Amino acid sequence: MQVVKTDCALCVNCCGVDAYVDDGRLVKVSGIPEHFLNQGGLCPKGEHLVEWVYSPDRVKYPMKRVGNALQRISWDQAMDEIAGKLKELKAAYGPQTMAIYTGSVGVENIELAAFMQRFRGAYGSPNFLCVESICYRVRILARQITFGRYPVEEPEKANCIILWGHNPENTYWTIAKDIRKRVKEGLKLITIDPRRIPLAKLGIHVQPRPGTDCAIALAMMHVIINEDLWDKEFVNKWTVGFDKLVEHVKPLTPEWAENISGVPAPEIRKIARLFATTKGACILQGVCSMDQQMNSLQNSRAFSILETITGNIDIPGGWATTPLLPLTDLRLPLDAKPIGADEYPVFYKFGKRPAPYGQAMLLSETILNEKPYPIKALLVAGGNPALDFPDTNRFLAAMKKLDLLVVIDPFMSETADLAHYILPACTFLEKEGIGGYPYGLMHGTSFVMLRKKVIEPLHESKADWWVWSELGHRMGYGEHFPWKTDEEVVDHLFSKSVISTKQLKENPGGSFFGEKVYRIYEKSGFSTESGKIEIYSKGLERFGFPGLPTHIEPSQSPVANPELAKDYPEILITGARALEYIHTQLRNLPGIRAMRNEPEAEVHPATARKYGFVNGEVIGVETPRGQIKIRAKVTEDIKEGVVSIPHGWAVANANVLTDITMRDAIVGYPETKAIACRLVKLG
Ligand SMILES: Nc1nc2c(c(=O)[nH]1)N[C@H]1C(S)=C(S)[C@@H](COP(=O)(O)OP(=O)(O)OC[C@H]3O[C@@H](n4cnc5c(=O)[nH]c(N)nc54)[C@H](O)[C@@H]3O)O[C@H]1N2
Ligand SMILES: Nc1nc2c(c(=O)[nH]1)N[C@H]1C(S)=C(S)[C@@H](COP(=O)(O)OP(=O)(O)OC[C@H]3O[C@@H](n4cnc5c(=O)[nH]c(N)nc54)[C@H](O)[C@@H]3O)O[C@H]1N2
Ligand code: SF4
Ligand SMILES: [Mo]
Repeated sequence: MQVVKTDCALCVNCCGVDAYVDDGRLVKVSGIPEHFLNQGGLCPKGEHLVEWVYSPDRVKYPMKRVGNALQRISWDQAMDEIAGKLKELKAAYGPQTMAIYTGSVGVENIELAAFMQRFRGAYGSPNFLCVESICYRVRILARQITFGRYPVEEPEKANCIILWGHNPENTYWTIAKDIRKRVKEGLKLITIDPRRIPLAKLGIHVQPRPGTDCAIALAMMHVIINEDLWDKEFVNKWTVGFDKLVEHVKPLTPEWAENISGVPAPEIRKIARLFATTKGACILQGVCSMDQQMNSLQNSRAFSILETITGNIDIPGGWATTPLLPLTDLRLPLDAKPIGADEYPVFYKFGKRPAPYGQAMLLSETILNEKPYPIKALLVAGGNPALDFPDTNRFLAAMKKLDLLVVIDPFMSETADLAHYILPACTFLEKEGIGGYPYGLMHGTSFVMLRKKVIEPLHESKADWWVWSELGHRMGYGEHFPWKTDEEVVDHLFSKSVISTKQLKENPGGSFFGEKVYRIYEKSGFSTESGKIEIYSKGLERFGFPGLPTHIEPSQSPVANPELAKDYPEILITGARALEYIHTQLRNLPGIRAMRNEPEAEVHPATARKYGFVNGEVIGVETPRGQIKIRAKVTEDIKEGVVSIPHGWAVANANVLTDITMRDAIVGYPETKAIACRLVKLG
């Protein structure tokens, strides 16, 4: 039996995997014991890789929709017909009529996103869209605005951690495991979450009204400044705008924040003191929970300021800057602006370089209204927007207007169910690729690993890069796609990096890390306009937004919209993750279903009593956009009046309830975490 050392790309964690191959077939997987991240463990998703890759539900060959049926066609026919249609649409409407979209798989699968961008460049369309319109980018942007770069959390060295809308036990289990161990050794843990997650029981826990986190952060700043707990040396030397902050937060007392958030003022004082008096203090902010809010950018800015005034920037256990491990850029130069550039100019271009993508949350409206121009073709790889985009009904209406929808996926998805053409992608186990996070992520370091091929591609599936390259050739862009094998692609991507494929192959552990240097500002300052940390952002002010974070009410809150609250008095949060699933994926695996067979709505007993239902009953959850039916889990572990439902389930689709027109004014992120709802007792 052969053991291939590779990584798992089912989620962004990229755990190290020993893949056991017998006669060309993957028979078993286990965690690599010496891998820095997972140290021999795998989560239930990773443990089911064998069942996943050999699932009978794989898309086995290219298919074309003819009437209501799907017809098997050859790769040749599929490529020729899609290329023909794309040429026709380009001639009729211009190149911007094609949009391409990738979901979170495009973050984990570096070649995929690189080739999609190359293809759109060759075609001439600015409309590369990706999941970073709803996830993650906003924190990077907020930190770039504040620090001129992207310092990341370093929880493994922290002495105080705030889990701020983040439940790593279900999403980043390796971090959670480490937190559990270190709490026993004295790590101080604070959880700010309307749900009492298991980790909350290991420290201080407060339960805010959803969407009021910025008010709590501002009141913490008030306490820290008022009680003289701020890091004077660091703030005086390395920041601008502290004087303005002092004035700004003067009236923003813990009592003011209690009134907004429901968190008692003494608790806010306690948290602020603990955070400010423990060096190596790290806010581990929700990866999308703090983003999918009306105040998403300012939430992240507030966290940046808290880290700054307590002197926790670029020190061990705070937020530290990781060196990048740059890969070769495959993008072709392009001048045109994507959708969303005018509506959300800060999202599009705050500093010198524009974002590589448009604001995907405008896609449905753009297709439906044909403004500023018609989008007639959508090519999707590595995403399932039919279930993952907010406002499913608007998305479905938009899809009906397309002349061409192509989905490239190893599995049938709700988006593939709508497509004109479905192309079988092979999974990461069936090709050579790049794993890790060369640009640094949540684990305080940047690292890369060779994602080795474990088995030959199954059925007629092909590597994603090949699909875009082949389509490029058929369109007449062959000169831009010279690569012939996975290995050539990976070699090319590493050709400008600090490490080569050859070195990675020779390295017995298989991973390469960016060497971290603390206090690098002493050498290079901060790459902001002022060269210092911008507590007050003049840049944001120039765009017409407040230079300091402020509290903004969720658009459907009882405060912002009391009329609506009469009909929809509860607050819905969507998308809390379960460990067993990744977004919409893995629902087809019996082994995973045996662990968690259906979605549940978490509701407080007092809320359940109000509507007269009991634990285990199927109830209705309604918002102004629609209704879903879902089983109730009545639990004390959620704030009264808050309802939490997971996303990614077709049987109880959270996004039937969300409204994509409710967006943060600065970055266009959609509000999916604090929306008005009511419950219905059925039957
Ligand atoms: N209401 C609500 N909605 C949300 C969220 C929420 O919290 N609440 N969260 C949002 C967030 S943060 C995110 S990141 C998105 C996630 O949304 P998506 O990124 O759309 O996530 P998935 O459902 O995982 O879709 C991935 C698709 O890629 C396919 N795939 C897997 N591997 C490969 C591959 O190698 N190649 C190709 N071509 N395809 C592959 C899978 O089969 C699957 O169909 O959802 C968002 N939607
Ligand atoms: N198993 C698994 N892991 C995943 C994913 C997955 O689908 N499955 N998805 C991956 C992706 S793309 C992402 S973006 C991340 C998501 O990562 P996160 O956004 O960090 O999601 P969770 O870790 O579930 O924690 C979110 C917590 O925020 C709380 N919350 C909701 N609204 C509010 C609010 O207004 N205020 C406060 N303070 N808390 C609130 C919820 O109760 C929940 O406990 O996970 C990644 N990892
Ligand atoms: S956390 Fe699970 S799914 Fe994610 S990379 Fe690790 S083993 Fe794979
Ligand atoms: Mo995400």
